[in-house]
Amino acid sequence: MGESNTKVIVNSWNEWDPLKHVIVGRADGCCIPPSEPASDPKVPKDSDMRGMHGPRSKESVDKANAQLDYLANLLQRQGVRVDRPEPIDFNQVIATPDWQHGSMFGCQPPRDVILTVGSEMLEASMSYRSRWFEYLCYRPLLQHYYESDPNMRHEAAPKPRLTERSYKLDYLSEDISMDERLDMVAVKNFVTTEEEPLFDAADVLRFGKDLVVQHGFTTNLKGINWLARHFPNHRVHPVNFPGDPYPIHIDATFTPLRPGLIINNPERRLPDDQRSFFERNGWEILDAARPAHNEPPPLCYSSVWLSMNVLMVDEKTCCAEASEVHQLDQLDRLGFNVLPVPFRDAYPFGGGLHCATTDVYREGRCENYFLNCKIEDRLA
Ligand code: DAV
Repeated sequence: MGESNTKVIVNSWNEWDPLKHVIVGRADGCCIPPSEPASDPKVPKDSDMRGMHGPRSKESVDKANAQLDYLANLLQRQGVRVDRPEPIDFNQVIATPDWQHGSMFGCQPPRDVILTVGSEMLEASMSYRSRWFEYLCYRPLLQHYYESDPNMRHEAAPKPRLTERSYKLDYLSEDISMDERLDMVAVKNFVTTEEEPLFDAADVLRFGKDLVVQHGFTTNLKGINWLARHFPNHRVHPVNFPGDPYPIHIDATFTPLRPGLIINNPERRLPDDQRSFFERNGWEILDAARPAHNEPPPLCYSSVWLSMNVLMVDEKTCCAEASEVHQLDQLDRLGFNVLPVPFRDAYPFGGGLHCATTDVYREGRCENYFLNCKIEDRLA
């Protein structure tokens, strides 16, 4: 650590301040992992991914990488510094003393794994066995930031055991109908148990002093409570979205675009009692535009709602998927300068433009955007 170097490398408090430095994922070596208790219930019965596993084809990796590189270049042209993770051999058996699993996943969606809050980059616990070691791909970057920036905090959540006790095995039945699934999520009955804290970083949205965290398949209440204790100067708000049969990650469901404005997936509306917290603080929640596609691309875990998985370059400038004509139009009408990015070939590798990135540096400080916040709005 050079004493002369007091440069701030890591700083990001929200989803919309001017972006100056970001990590963009890579598709290299990505695998479809064998099934496991956490992933099974989110692969629909009729999905082309049922029973599939192994490395993805070279052709699909090359196409995804071309779009990831396009995004990286476009951001660089906007004055954003771009770093990339270091893939490891994902197609190998991994094990802890508790379990063994046939392969890893990849290092495409950095947003799932690393949560940046202020000067801190936190490695999420994760909730899939196949993603237990994914942080290793980001370690070279995080170590470098840590060594260059004396105020950077490199943190890691407790690694979960992920034994069978962390999952509801009866959740796996193929006989559960879609209506039954929707009833289950409406009463917050999810595949993960409360055995230990679990969270994926992509279940967290940053609004300055407030962190909004989705309770669902990949993040449990103990995970949300762990985040609240870990960030004692923040208010942490658990939210859930009853219309989503497979609630993993908040960023195709609820997307803040700038202070005061959020788009919400109209099939997964925030319940009224949770909505009132935003509205009484002057935030408008609009229905997001419909996706332009009826189906996700082949071998994709995510839904068509990656249409709303946009990346804000600043509070006026937004990267959105190039074929999502309705979403592009809505953003345009809301007054944003929209940068279209072709990205559907990258979707199967773990998500859209927000997923594919994680913030290192945005200008700005920790602001309080919710002045009308009651004590009961803060998770104990
Ligand atoms: O709608 O499938 C995808 C979120 C990916 N980070 C969905 C959620």
